[in-house]
Amino acid sequence: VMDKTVDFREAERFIRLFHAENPGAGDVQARLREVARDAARFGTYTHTAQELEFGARVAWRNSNRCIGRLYWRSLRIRDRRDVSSAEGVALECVEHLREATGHGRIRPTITVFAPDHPACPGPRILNEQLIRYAGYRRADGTVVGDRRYAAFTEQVLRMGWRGGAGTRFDVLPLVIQPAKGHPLLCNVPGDAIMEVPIVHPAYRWFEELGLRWHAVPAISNMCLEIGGVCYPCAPFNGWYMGTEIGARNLADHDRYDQLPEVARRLGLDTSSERTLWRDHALVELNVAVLHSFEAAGVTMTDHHTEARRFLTHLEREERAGRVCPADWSWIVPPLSGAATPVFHRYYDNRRLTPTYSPPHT
Ligand code: HEM
Ligand code: NRG
Repeated sequence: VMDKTVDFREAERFIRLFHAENPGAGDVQARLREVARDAARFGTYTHTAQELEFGARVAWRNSNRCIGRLYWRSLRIRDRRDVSSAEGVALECVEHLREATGHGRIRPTITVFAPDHPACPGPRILNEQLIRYAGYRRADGTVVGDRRYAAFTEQVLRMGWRGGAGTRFDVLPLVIQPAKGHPLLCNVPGDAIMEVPIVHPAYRWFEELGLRWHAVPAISNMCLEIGGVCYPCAPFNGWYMGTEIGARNLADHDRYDQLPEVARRLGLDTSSERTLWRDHALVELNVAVLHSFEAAGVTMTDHHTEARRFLTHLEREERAGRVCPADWSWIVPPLSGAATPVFHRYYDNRRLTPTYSPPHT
């Protein structure tokens, strides 16, 4: 049987970190005694609002794979620890999207729902992100939409989802597993989902490709771990870096696989890899993504700017006497890697807590 009680050493480490970085926070010894007493009595303890806020921000600071950490202090926290019903989670996720989207002025935001408790797990969101596109598998094995979500789409159809309009960009329903009982399926209302049609500043035909993407990336299946306490339901968002969409989501062979079509429209010679038609198509697709978000007034960053900011962040962290842990293979952008400054060095890839951890399924 897995031990579900909090590890007091983890709790103590976090409480000491909180007080070290927040000198005005009061008497650390008194707080440690309180946490020790609750941990012994109940197998867990409750973070103060300030501890939760600090923990969520430091978990972002400790995200080895994230290039966007310069603004970790600006994360907005929606404290919804009193919500654990599936309906309540669904409602708050929709409200999260509205607030975070800000009509295009995206605000980095996290909503924190009820934590795991020794006697009762917290709720969970089964979707990888709050907004994701369905992938409908056809009889011949091809997929309409996002191939990455073909299996998840089949799962929600089996659970009773009626399906969307059948386009390549149907938004999947949220699937929320409450502490007890059956999972809830819930469609996200259209007015909570901002999307950007992809057009090119020079090629008029580009819009005929019919490509679009959602404005807000909101990861919903990672567990926020603070001082030994797990918050399994804590969806968070920032804004996109253009390459996530232009060099991966729309370009990967096992996603939207658009490079052959873009190359064809550009009239490129695809008879040999050595014409670098893929590379040429990738650049035009990424130009289109950055241009489209800008034109739509939606916050987005480019990989050159973000790489420089990340090194600024790293310097700042070191000046503050901290290590900035990072994973080279995730930090280096998937386009023009060596043309960005983050390529030309190595990083300390140690794991620090608080942290966002992937689901253990
Ligand atoms: C990963 C950028 C905000 C936590 C990433 C990645 C990028 C990125 C480019 C790599 C994604 C991939 O290759 O699939 C940004 C930008 C932000 C931002 C531009 C703008 C503000 C945030 C926030 C959090 C966060 C607010 C948490 C509070 C993470 C985590 C990962 C990640 C945990 C790893 C995800 C995984 O393992 O799949 N970020 N990020 N980021 N980011 Fe950020
Ligand atoms: N690549 C994924 C999103 C991963 C996280 N990226 C961010 N996170 N920008 C995609 O949807 O393309 N964030 O919190 O802003």
